[in-house]
Amino acid sequence: MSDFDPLRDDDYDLSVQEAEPKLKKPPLYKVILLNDDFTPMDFVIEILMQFFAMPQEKATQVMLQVHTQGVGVCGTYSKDVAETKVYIVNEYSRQHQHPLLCLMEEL
Ligand code: TYC
Repeated sequence: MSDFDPLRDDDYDLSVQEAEPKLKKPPLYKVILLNDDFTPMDFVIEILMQFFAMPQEKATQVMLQVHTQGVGVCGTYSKDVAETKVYIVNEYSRQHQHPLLCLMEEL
């Protein structure tokens, strides 16, 4: 009788390749402020302290960075948190009739 048994898998003819890991880290977003000629400096400092939890000194530095360089980073967040910060800041500025603009940018 022959040794061949189709129900016995000896694995000799199989090569097994590991799957690539499918999970990527979710992207992060910078929330940024743009400079303009009308929004008062104190209002920008207030925003940075209130919505980005900066101490007054840090908020003043970031405001001056935006004022002199045209743009500055308020913080880095997940997509949902960045979207919420942008919405809250723009809405708060609009309610106070200031043209301050807050945006987000993928890192
Ligand atoms: N440039 C404004 C002024 O001179 C101050 C300012 C700073 C405005 C930062 C916007 O994101 C800003 N009053």
